[in-house]
Amino acid sequence: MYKLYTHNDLDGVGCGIVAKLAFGDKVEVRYNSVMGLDTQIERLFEHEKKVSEFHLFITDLSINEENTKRVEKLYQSGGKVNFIDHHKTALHFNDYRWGSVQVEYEDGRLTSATSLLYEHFLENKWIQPSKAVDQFVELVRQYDTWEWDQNDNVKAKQLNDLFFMFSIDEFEGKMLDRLTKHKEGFEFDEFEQKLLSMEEDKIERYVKRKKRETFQTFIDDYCAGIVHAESYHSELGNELGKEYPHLDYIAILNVGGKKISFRTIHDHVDVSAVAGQFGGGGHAKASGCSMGKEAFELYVQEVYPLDPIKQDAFRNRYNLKESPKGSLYDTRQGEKFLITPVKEDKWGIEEKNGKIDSTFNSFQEAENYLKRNFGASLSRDDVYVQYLTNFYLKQKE
Ligand SMILES: [Mn+2]
Repeated sequence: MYKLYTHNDLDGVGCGIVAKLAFGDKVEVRYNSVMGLDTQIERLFEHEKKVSEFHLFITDLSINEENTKRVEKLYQSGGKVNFIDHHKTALHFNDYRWGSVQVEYEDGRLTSATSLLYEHFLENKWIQPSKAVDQFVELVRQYDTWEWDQNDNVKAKQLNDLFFMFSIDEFEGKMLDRLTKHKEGFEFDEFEQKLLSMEEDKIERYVKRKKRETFQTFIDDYCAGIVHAESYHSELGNELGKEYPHLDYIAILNVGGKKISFRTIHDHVDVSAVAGQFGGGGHAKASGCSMGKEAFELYVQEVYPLDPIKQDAFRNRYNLKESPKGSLYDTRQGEKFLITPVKEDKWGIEEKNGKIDSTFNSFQEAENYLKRNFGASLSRDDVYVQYLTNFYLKQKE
């Protein structure tokens, strides 16, 4: 008999699916939240005699000190245990004979719990490899490591979308059925494809609306984008990050759940450190914390009176970015700025009272400066035409 304790996200459930493919009904799988695992493991050890009767696997989640001691004791007395994970924060489990934590492969690709468990089973010849399972495991790995985003592997993201549309039991059942029946390759069925395209449309509309509800403010040294949203955090983090590249990171607030998610698309920001200030954690590009009093004041209370970010005009024919004649920006208060090229690939900014003192190495840098410090956005064509008319009239005076 086998027992697997694993995470309740796609990577964790991927482990469950791989285990059931390998051991069929000889394995009992428990899906746990980050917070829930230790209680479950503790409960398991309450019946300590039975623990030595099966092979215990723990994947994709860490256990606390007490449970580590329990597992070590079990291992020392001849029990079979494997702890398999890919999180940096779990590397100390490699000090134990039963721990195996690997963050990346030799070629630099990041690992996932599902890919590590699958490879462990393959080495032990506990699972029959197939092209379909290879592909499924790779999709899970690409999603979990966010590699799909760089590779534009939409299928990996769709697998995760599907995961959230079904209950874990349903998803697991569907995948097991498919992977045992169709070994030649992993595909979505027609019904799933329809669901996915409907979901895509829905997310697109949701993100579009949230772009208009994003606020910005400086918190410590970072210019943060702030938005209230209960769902689609990954999509929002990504899309808002790309829409507003002048923001260092995006904070997604769920006041009801008293939680904040942090996302960034930039390499110069580590959002796990941002979350860490409020007792949370995570990865450099995605992290989270609970919303305590201090975080509530900073991210909700102080931002509430502000207007949302003024979006760039998007139907312009004349006032375009990186125009050699200059690109006009304005603020909600009517302040105007013109970004113009100055010599040797440098860009400068003109304002009413003359030039802003610094020059910029790229148009984007100049725009970032305006957006971060003044909340300016690309003016509409009619504002631009009026600006040029005034300029022309002034010259004639
Ligand atoms: Mn994982």
